Amino acid sequence: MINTKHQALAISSIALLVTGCSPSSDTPSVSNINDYQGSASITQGKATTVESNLFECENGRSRVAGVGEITDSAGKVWTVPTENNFANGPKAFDLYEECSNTTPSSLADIDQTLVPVVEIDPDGEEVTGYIFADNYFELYINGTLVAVDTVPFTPFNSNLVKFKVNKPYTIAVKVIDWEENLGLGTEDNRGKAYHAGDGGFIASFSDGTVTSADWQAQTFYTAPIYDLTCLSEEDGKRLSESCTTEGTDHGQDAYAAHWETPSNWMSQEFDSASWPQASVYSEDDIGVNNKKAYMNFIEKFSGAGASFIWSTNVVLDNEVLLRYEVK
Ligand SMILES: [Ca+2]
Ligand SMILES: [Ca+2]
Ligand SMILES: [Ca+2]
Repeated sequence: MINTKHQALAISSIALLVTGCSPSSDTPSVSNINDYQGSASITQGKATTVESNLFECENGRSRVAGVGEITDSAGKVWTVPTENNFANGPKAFDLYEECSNTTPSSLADIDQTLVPVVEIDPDGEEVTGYIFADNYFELYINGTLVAVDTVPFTPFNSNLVKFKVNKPYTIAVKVIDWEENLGLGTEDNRGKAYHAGDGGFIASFSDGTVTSADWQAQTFYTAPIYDLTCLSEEDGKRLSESCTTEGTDHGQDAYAAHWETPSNWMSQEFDSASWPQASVYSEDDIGVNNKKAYMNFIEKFSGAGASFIWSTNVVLDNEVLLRYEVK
């Protein structure tokens, strides 16, 4: 064993001398930025922090939810994980939120009459929504920002919303898989300094609407990318299925792919015909069986027929826009 290990180290050291790369398989191979031919704007490395932390947890622990900026080779500045309305948007009602000591064991413990009703149409039907996002959501109905998540990163939480609207109406949701290493799409987790976290979004509404593959999901920020040749595009899909999702201790030079968000993406009139259908993920994929914010209300999530959705890559796609028309 010892001899084999020494031999392996010797071979790795030769490889290091030849290629200039670190010997470990833990180290990403970084391709040249000129290799990339797709429609995204590419940045490399860590963003500059412009907001050190959007959220302080009063009770318990939370990951630092910062916001950064990074400039691409064309001089365009990108906000990471993305521009958001957490600071000033209307906060959703808490279903389960440890930082505010809102920890009911079931829906029966919640007084749902306290949930404020947002009027889209004064004569519309009142709809109640139950939402769990990994990690953050902003909900628009017919282009109006109805509610933003109350916790941007962690701990995992869930929310209630109410609105009055006439059918047909358009649900548009910005979802963010938040990141600790701004611009790099990673967090210190699972024993790795640059672990690629995952996303996930599930919701049901009292009018029978549930998240499903019938929703549309387009990605606008993908990271970390260590080899730009793994990115591809097909039928409107911004694909990264052949990109590694392995955590590393050396992710500081990772690339990120950014696409510009259309200014009216949340409006009822926006033409999302080119957007792909949402990809569906299981509860096991998202890893919710230890999360009370989800499990205590599971009858309003998978129990109501809703599925976890995201874009095609629930690990690497960190900003995703969702749309669905309720007929
Ligand atoms: Ca959240
Ligand atoms: Ca991620
Ligand atoms: Ca996450």
